[in-house]
Amino acid sequence: MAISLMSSSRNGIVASTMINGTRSGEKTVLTVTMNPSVDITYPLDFLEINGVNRVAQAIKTAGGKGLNVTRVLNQLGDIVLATGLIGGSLGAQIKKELRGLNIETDFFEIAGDTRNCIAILHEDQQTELLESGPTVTLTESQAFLAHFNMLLKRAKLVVISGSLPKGVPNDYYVAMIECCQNQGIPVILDCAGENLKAVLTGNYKPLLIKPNNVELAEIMALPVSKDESVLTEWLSNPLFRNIEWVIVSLGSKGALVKHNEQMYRVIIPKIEVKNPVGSGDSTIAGLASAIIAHESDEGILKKANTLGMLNALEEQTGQVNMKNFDSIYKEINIEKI
Ligand code: TA6
Repeated sequence: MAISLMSSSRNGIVASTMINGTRSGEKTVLTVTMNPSVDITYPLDFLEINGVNRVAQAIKTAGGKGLNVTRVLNQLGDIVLATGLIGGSLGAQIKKELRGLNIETDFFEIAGDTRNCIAILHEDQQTELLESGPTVTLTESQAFLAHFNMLLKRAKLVVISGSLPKGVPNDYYVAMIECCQNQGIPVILDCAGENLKAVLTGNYKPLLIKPNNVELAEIMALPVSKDESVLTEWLSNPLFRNIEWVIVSLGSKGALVKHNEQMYRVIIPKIEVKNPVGSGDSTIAGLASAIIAHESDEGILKKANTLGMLNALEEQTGQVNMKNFDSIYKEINIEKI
């Protein structure tokens, strides 16, 4: 039995005793990763296309967006339970890593093999190779829904992140949100493409979505834009009507945010980026953490963007160094539009 004590701070870390990753009786943030992966990061000075590249130090971590969110929530001291579909030797590797971090998991085992996703960091750029992952059978996806419903009893907030694996219907997240709504549990959803479109046109809505400007343009079927007035106009589309929070990430340009009828501009400082992969997931962890702590809009947006930036300062995907939290936090400005 692992026991650890946490100290109190503004960063949302609360004093409590933790036993095997959970505090008895307390509700948890339930993270869902339907298509996890063992993420591999290859740092290279230079990527030789059509040549041989030798990697001095490969970094391998439990990944897929939801597991990055999970790791950062755990670093913040929030109670988190990770679920999703998992299989094969990479699935076992993920479970082992999370166990080592004292993170509670309750995955649903499938016959297919969990995938790898590769990020090559080279010449201030990142090139990602994302395997599509296993094909999931209808029986498996239906059984997972029952498993998920059972876990909801313990949840105060659900965070669903990333792509759906092959074989799972595009509107599967709508069914998951319906389950949450039936139990009065809010959902943060971070997905793109057809999976997001199905939710935007479906009957059950999440509390929060976080498309980037490219994903938003795809939804609108319009050319990509970072123009504030263009994005504001897009967010007034009825597609976003019953979603309380829409956070449009703009990379180094910060974010544009709609919270109900209020629009915000998030201005972030310039930083020396080491690895931006997983920054969106760390931002989601910050949103979840601040929302369950009932922080103000400004507090929610500052915490989320601070964590996204802290991730970019680290080489490892989905990892933050909380020592730098305060210095970044005070450099972030939230303006009402
Ligand atoms: O956000 C980065 C990342 O989370 C990587 O960890 C990688 O596993 C990938 O995204 C997965 O994204 P997907 O949308 O395919 O689930």
